[in-house]
Amino acid sequence: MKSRFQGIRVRATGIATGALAAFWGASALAEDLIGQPTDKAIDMQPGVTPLKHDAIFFHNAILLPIITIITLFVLGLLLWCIFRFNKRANPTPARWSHNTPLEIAWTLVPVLILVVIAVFSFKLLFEYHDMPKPYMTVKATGYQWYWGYEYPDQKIPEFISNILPEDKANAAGVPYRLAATAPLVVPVNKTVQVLVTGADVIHAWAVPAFGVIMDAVPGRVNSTWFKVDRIGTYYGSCRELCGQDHAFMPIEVKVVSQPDFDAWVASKKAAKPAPTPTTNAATANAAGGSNTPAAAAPAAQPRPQNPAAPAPSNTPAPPAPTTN
Ligand SMILES: [Cu+2]
Repeated sequence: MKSRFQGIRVRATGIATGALAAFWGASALAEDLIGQPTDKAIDMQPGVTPLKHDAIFFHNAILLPIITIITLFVLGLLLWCIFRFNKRANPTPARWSHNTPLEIAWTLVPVLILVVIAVFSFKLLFEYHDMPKPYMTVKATGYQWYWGYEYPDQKIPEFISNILPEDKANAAGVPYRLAATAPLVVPVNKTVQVLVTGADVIHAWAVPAFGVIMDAVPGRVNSTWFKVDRIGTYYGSCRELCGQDHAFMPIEVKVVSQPDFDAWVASKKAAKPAPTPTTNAATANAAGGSNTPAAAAPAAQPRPQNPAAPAPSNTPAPPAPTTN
């Protein structure tokens, strides 16, 4: 019986969540920010890739109605039992047990529901897997605690994308902890393959507006892809607990027009190749060639909560200051 009650509790939570989602979703939809979280919003970030559009459809049009109907149905059954069959209303309980048609029904119906979910789920899964022929490939490497981006097709060596310090983020009017010193720049409406790996521990490269999340595992190259349908700046973050500055290694992707992308590539190639990134100074060199305001700012100063160098493993970490 215990598991039955646990199931009921989970479903009741589902009702509350569904109602809240419907309420907030309707009210927050109009003002949702694109590419970053919206304060007080509860639904998923608006999508800008086919994968995310379909993931939102799967969630909102398939899963949410099924969850809501099941939740209301179970709640109705529960209330019916509580009021119709309590000791006062039903002093002499029936003695029979087992009802074969009912048992077949409550076995088959959930199976059919799961089959329906599986059909749409696999469709989405295959879509993630079946990448169209990519226009270009970028390599994203997770470090403790920043990202490195490399463009093998454009022959752009790896540059470091660190967190933009709070004062600079505020000055530039960009969200702190989401903005980076040197964003990943990609062209709009082009399939971009992302090869994701980790240099030290497991990280994860995730951009919610793209519907993309991929583990960055040392010694292994994972692959994902996206095709963004509108120009803009999109933010993400590391999604695998990777150490003390896990929350300070944001992902910033600038999606630009093809001419802007070509110009950016040219400017990147004209810039002096960055030396092996071992200090914060490397960040400055790597970021120097970018034409974005964020990266055009001077070097990120050494920040105690996000040393840009892979620290020796047994170096005592400085305490992270409270930032909120
Ligand atoms: Cu990480």
